[in-house]
Amino acid sequence: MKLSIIIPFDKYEKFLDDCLQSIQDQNLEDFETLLVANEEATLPEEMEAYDISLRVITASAFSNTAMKRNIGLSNAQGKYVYFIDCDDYLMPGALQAMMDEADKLGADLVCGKRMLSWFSKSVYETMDDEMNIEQNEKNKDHDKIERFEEKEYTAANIGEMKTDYLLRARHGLRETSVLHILIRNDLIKQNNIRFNEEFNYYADAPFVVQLLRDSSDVFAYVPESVYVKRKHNDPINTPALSQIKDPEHKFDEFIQSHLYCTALVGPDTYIRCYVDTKILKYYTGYFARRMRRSEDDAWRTDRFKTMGQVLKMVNPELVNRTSYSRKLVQAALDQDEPKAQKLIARKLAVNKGKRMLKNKNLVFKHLYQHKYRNLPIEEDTIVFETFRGGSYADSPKYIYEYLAKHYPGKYNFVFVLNDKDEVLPYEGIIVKRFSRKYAYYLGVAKYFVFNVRAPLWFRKREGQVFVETWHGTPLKRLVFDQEEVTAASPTYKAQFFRQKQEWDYLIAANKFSSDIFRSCFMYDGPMLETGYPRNDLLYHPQRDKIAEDLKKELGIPLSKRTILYAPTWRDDEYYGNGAYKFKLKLDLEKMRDELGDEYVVILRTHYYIADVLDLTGLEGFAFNLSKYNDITEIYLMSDILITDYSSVFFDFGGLRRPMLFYTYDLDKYRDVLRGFYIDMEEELPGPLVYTTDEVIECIKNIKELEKTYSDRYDKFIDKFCAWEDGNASQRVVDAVFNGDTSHIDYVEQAEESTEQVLDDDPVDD
Ligand code: C2G
Repeated sequence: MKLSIIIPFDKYEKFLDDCLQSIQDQNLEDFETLLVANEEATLPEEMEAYDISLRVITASAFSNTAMKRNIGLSNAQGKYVYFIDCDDYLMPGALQAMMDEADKLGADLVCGKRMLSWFSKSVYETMDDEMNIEQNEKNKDHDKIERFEEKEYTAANIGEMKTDYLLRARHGLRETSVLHILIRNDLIKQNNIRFNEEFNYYADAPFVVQLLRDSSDVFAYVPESVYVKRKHNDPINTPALSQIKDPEHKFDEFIQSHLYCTALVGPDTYIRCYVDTKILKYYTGYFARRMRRSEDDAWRTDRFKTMGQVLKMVNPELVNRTSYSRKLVQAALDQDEPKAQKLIARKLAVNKGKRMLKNKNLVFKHLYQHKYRNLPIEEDTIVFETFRGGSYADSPKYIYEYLAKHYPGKYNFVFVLNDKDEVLPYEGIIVKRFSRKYAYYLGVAKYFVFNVRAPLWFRKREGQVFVETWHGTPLKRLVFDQEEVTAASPTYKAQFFRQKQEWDYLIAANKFSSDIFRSCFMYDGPMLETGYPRNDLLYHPQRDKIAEDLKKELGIPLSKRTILYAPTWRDDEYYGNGAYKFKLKLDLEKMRDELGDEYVVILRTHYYIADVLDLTGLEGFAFNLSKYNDITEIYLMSDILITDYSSVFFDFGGLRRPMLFYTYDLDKYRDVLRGFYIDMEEELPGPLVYTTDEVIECIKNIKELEKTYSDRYDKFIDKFCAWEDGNASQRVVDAVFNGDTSHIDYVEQAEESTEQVLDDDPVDD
């Protein structure tokens, strides 16, 4: 038999399908797939359906990965063996390309390219190469093989090549991995190479060291063979081994694994040299930071002692890169902890200083952390922020105005706005996001009313009160309900988990939102079941007059009816974090020709969109209000709404005016990017349309359409707009500031809270 593929498995069956499917897609002959699963593991039901010569081997209940891989090795019949993890997958042709090369050269070891991805196979395949490469660049632990691609390997140093590729190119000891190496089985059998089963986290490095030690110098790297290592975007519910927080055991094991590696090879070997280099890097980098910052004293006492003993075994010639490293290593050898602390403190301060010179915001962040957070809390100060300071709008605006109007002089109001020319009604002051004042108020204000999350470095103080208004009824799946996080910041589940713990109140516009927020945010704090303050204006007794005045102000003709087009953003089309692309797919010229006598169009892109719409030639027909502050005011001016997957329609629905859903990319948005909480085809109070012609047709027949969708509209309003009556701001204020609990939903707290499993900092970076 040609090949044995070994997959250790214990949980996360949701990932397994991609893995097995990708093996099937290799179209191999003469191979076996050995899935070694713990006794109690739940395997997907239709396992036999894969055409992959699958053999499931049961391991005892508590077998770790090393044990399972060893079982795989003992059963492997193939000429080659190959390890793949059950949450990873291969690109087509990956294994054949490696085997061809191994056969051609008679190599013991062949490796290929490992890519890291946050995504499932189907999403990975829809993203272009550039995006996948960008994802890898962001992950500092990706293989650094490019560094060696230029290097000339001669007959004299050819043995180094495999060490360079399998050991040096892989960041730290943790990333030294057996994944994506094709191994000649005889090499394993003849040398009886096995994983050390005592290691739970760091079993790979010693195994790789043995492979390197015992293999011939013939080695190949096949860049076109691609293995995708999947990063888990939900370290809270489905942590990967590397994301588990277990500092005590991880440190001990890390050291044991290092010592085991060194014992496997002679002191003067090339391999030993790189094992030692890794421990030096670990000590001067990760370990040093822990010594300085960790609350756990063990880093400064026992672990520091251990480090000193380990470093004694390192060849001193390797320790000469910088004077900082030299002195720091010396301090460990001398067990001079105060000296080490001093060196590290100075180094960290210099690094921070350099970063601050480049980025002024870091100075303010520093002041926030070390000065402002220590000042007394200002009991009457409230900070409001909408869309990261992007606009004076949404629920924070309406709560602010209600408070300012009804409690004049009682509070100090601070509104975060990036546009300094903005003028606030009432007496609030404007502060720019990330300015010194912003840092100050985050440190000392008593209350916060935000419609998105606070900056990542915000840490709520005891006594501060955080009101999260959020910014829409959920249609698209959010955070923990979102299988794939394809947006620009895939780490956000982990960030979210920490941040939502700081919310004292969360506002829900309807019962539907209230229920979903509990699951999608894993939020079990007080829920304000009040309706949305931002929608109060829609129920204003003079709303028609307000709309008319606004139109006059903006030059929108009163003689014509108004169509609002307000689409959302696409998770996979971005320039960078918070800056997304948008290409207009409505043919506005055609709309003008067909509808221009009776209608004008207002265009409104989502606040994430960086692209500016070009409306040249459409003057008088199309009005771009993308930069206009408050979309609620735009709703008042609009007779018909066209949107897609944006939550705008839940709010607009309160006006009971007709809506169309221009969902030209529905399949991708629903099935690949997000998934929805409601069945759009069944529940929306208007038709889904896919072309400009259909949009025009619907608008021409809008009266008919209204009749057709009348019953659905009633149901829609019952479900999503029932709490709205123009008084939501008052209910929120009464709950947060006046102790009224009548609209608060509480969850009974479980006795033991689940401990956070997230490991913010990988052990050996
Ligand atoms: N919005 C806007 N203009 C648009 C789209 C949205 O002003 N063209 C505003 C609306 O207030 C809307 C809010 O931004 O309700 C949120 O926008 P969504 O398109 O729904 O997208 P997102 O920001 O991803 O929020 O629970 C709701 C979700 O969080 C969605």
